[in-house]
Amino acid sequence: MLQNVWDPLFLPNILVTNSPTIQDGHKWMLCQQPSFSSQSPNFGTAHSPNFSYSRRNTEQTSITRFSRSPSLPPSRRLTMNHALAIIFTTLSLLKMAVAEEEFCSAPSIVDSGSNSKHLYWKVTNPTLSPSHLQDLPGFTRSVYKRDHALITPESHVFSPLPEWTMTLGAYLITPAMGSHFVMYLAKMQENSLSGLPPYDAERFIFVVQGAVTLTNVSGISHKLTVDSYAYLPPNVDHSLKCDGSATLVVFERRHASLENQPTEQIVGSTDQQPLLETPGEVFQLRKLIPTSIPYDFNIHIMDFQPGEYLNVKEVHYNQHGLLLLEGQGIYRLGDSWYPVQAGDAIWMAPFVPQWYAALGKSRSRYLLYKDVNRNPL
Ligand code: UGY
Ligand code: MN
Repeated sequence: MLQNVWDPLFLPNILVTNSPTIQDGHKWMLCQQPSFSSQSPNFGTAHSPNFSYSRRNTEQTSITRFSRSPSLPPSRRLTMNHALAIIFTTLSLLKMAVAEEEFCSAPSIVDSGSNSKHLYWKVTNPTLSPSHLQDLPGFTRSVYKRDHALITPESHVFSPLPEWTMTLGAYLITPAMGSHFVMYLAKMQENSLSGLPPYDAERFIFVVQGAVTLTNVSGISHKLTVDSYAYLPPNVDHSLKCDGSATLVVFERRHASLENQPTEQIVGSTDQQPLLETPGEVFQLRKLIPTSIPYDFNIHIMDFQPGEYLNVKEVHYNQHGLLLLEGQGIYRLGDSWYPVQAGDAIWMAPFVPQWYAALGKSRSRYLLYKDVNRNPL
């Protein structure tokens, strides 16, 4: 275990130390400067200017070194040393007790005050600044290419959503990229209200954080909490009201309507949807919208256990908009391979080769827009 060198208790030692290995018979190890995220410690090279030294706290602390006072008689010095040793050791133990396992970390700046970790909490509390990248100004994992894009949380730009009140939106996928749909995050604040989608556009909303009340034209209301969703057919009056705060992921597209085959409002929650067959694949699949012909897109919820991956190296005519709700892994898009984590959004153009492998220690879950049921011609 390592003691963080930024502990003021150790500063007197640190100030006189510039050798990377052994000082005064104590072992010293490199430890990165305190991070603003809560990542695991990282150890760097001896000559990196951003690294300083930590000591092994398994050894007896060398308090005598900086409690030395030449003007005191040896007996007094010993007593004072003992007193200091007790205080010092107690404080060090207290510090260790609260410091969890990670000694090279500092509190996360992205812990937005939520005490309880709700389902999908990682989406709204992403790791914006992994500790090993914090000293790289301008670094982002976001990528924008002709046939795919990865939009990671540190790149999100929120601005007031047109037609909505008290709501900030970040458009993550729009037709400017080549898509026929929009995908955006809507952050609703206290007493916020949604606007309506453009004429002829259908809308799908999924609650990632908080709660909203959906009211339709006939005055029927539904409370939607995390993991709940709603599909609103085109040109159907409705409102989403939020009394506290909520984060939604929203998809909208112009409905490719079929004569006499209207779509209907749907309200549900993911955990109520049955698991579907996935021949040849291992992931678990739920679909949030009926698969019947009137609906021109669907939203899939796909779950992978760590180590599971897509067997099909997919290349298909459909487009995708993806939000990683939980977990982490590697997404292959075209010839590029991206480490991804909860909170990341991906745009996949038609025919972009795509493949996912779940890594880490917990389930990966993603939400996926897919256009269906229409002849591409
Ligand atoms: O249904 C799909 O196309 C889905 N398996 N694609 C994906 O996960 N990238
Ligand atoms: Mn696909």
